Amino acid sequence: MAFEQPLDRIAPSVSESVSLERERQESTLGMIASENHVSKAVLEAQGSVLTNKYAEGYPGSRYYGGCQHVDTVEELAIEHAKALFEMDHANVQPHSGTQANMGVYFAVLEPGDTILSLSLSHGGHLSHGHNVNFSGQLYDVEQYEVDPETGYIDYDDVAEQAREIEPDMIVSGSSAYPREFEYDRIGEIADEVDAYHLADIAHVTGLIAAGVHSSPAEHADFVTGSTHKTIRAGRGGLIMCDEEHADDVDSAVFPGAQGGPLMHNVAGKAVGFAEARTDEFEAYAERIVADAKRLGEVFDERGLSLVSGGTDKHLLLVDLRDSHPDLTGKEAEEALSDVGIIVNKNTVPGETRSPMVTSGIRVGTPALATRGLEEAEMETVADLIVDVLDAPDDDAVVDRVSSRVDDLCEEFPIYE
Ligand code: DSN
Repeated sequence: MAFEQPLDRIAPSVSESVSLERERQESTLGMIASENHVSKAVLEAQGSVLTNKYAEGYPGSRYYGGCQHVDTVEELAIEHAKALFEMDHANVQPHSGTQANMGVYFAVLEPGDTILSLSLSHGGHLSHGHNVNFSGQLYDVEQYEVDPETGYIDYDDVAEQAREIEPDMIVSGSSAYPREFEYDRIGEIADEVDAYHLADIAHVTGLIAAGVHSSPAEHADFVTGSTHKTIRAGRGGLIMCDEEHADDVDSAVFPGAQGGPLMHNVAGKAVGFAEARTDEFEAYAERIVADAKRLGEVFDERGLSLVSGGTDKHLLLVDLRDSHPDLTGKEAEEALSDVGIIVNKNTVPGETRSPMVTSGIRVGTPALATRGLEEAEMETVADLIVDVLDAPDDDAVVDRVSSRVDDLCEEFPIYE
């Protein structure tokens, strides 16, 4: 009976692609700042029979029978999230970070309300009001930028802008800003202009969970995040807030923006959040940042220009315009991919090229830190990256770097 046959019998192409993707992950150095490798336990939870279950509603109050076991799982995920981030209420049902932001906007904003957020080309995110995203289409969006000289956010400028604009919500958080956000400053500004403060911690969820970065909990009305970047809880999103907004957030997520929760992913969150409460995870989060800082130091020594001069977190934004004016971000991404180092092209502040070409690359350490690479190895990786950027068409360089990448991948396996 087909129902009982394994994947490779029923769908050989899918099975082969899964195997090839696993092999690709093992045999390359994944340095996309928003990607990571989850534990075998998270993989098992996500690949479980929980995918079969409808559970519209919330634990103890569902629209379907038979929810007793998924209730247990969701309650666990919620309790771990509340403990990790020290907030009163957690909703673990958003399918992604963007869905989490949608839940918050729907909870307290009306169409046409004003959001003030970091510009995408200065490190922000599509769901913070970009015009190709629902957030930019439903709301009136004003954006702050980084200081062109320093690459840092100037919070006095943000305050001045907020006084002029009088936004209904200010969003802190980013996808390519290499510095720690000053959530207390944004919280003060939001208080002054009577705006909500949404802290989108998607990229730094794991760093905050581990106490490596300070928490926005005291300074924000809402905290949103994704669950698969610096925290290793599988793909998904989450929202946290005080009790005051709990019902509005829950109603905005379901039935407002989503249907049935993906209970297999909620199970992944329950497992990944539990893992994040361990000393081992704290050491891991510290390694992510130490690795990124060392990578940045060697990049700097080798002449690369880094937005803001370095990093406080898990990513570096390399602006190629000074060091490699003839190399686009797209070409750099492709050249590095050819030697097994996977990064993404990224716009940089003051960008003149299209987002599909760009003048920069974003380089992250969460996945390499998961494999166990430490600062010493990051020195090697940094040198390999710059060697390729300096001579992308030199076959001898490409062969040497590819071979060294192979060695590192073998020395630091993911799942074996
Ligand atoms: N697309 C993600 C990133 O790469 O940063 C954010 O959603």
